[in-house]
This record gives sequence, C-alpha cells and structure tokens, in this order.
Amino acid sequence: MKLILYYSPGACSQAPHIILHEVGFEHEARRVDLKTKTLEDGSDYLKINQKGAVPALQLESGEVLTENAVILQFLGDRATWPQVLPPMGEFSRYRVLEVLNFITTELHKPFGFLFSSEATDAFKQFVVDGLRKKLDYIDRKLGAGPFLMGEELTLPDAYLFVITGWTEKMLGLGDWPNLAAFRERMLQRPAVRQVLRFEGLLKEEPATA
Ligand SMILES: N[C@@H](CCC(=O)N[C@@H](CS)C(=O)NCC(=O)O)C(=O)O
Repeated sequence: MKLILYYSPGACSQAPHIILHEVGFEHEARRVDLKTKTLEDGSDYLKINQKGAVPALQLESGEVLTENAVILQFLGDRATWPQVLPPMGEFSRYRVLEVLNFITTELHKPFGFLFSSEATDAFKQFVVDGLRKKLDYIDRKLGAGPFLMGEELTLPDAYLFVITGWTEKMLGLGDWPNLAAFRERMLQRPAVRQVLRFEGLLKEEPATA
C-alpha cells in the first residue's frame, strides 16, 4: 500500500503534498470535501480522521497520522534526499522545527479565523493586526532567502508557500516584498507546479505558437 494524503485544494495540506513531491515519495492524494466531510467516492472522511481536518496521512501500515507539523516531520525523517529536515543530533534540526512551529501556531491558526463565516468583522480586524506583525517577522527572517534556512529548501518552506497564497488572497503581498519574491521562486519549482496542477489551482500559460 502507498502513502495516502488526504487534502483539500489550497488548504494547509498543500504543504505535505509539496514535500511528498520534493522528496519523491510515491503516494496517492485523495480529495476531501471539508464542508460535507466526505471523500470523492462519497465515503465518510470522519472515519479516517475524526477531527475532520486535513491533512491526514495514511501510512503503508494503515495507521493514520494527523497534524500538519507532525506529518511534515514524519516525511522529513523518512526522506533521504534532499534533506528537508536535518537529522537528530544536529542543532540545525531544531532551527527548522522552530520555524515550522511558528508557522503552524502563529500564522496558520490565525488565518483560519479569517476564513470563518462566523467570526465578526471586529474580531477579524484584531486577527489581521496581529498577523501583520507575524508576517513582518517572517518576511525579515526570510530576507533574500532564497529559503527560510538559506540555500536549501526545508519543511517550513512548503508551509510558508501555502501561507503566502492565503496572504496574497486576503491581504495582498505588497507589504512583504521578501514573501512576494519567495512565492514567485516557489512557483517555478516543478514539485510546486505539479501539486498546484493536481489540486486544480495552476493557471496554465496559454501556448504562444
Ligand atoms: N490542527 C490541525 C489543523 C488543520 C486545519 O486547520 N486544517 C484546515 C484546512 S487548512 C481544515 O481542515 N479545516 C476544516 C475543519 O477543521 O473542519 C493541523 O495542524 O493539521
């Protein structure tokens, strides 16, 4: 049995989806309707992940792993090349996990409130004010990059790519030039393009001749 990723187009599940492609793991991606909590064959997603959220990763053993940051670590530990997560014993591992944790708790979580139809405008404004400061920080940390950790892509880059998509949609990227440039660079990567195409989110350039 292959690895199975449960995803929703453009959701945070895009981060492990990109990493699966970056490290070249054979997998199947199954789309979840987050409103009805069903899969495309009509079956009940809550039987796979009782929390109802994506991502979930079903392993060859049948075991299902949830929580994005943990799924990413699992993939990082399994990958031999490229090294998207330094091994145990290297301090740089904790630097990678430090940023991964920042993205999941300080960026991903608040963005979730902005997508809610139940949150009031005042609450959303409060969330945006906080998010802007966190985006300022990550924009400074990224700098000219090309990646969060410097020259090589690591786990949080895939997650940050998803966040830049949400930022572009909800706030625009004008205030964060490093994030805007990072997004453009990531959009050139074959793994990213493959995932966007699979998720139905890639606007293909029209043929010129
Ligand atoms: N704690 C989970 C949260 C994941 C999450 O928020 N997923 C969103 C999509 S980005 C989702 O599935 N929302 C629908 C729901 O929770 O019902 C994680 O970190 O993986």
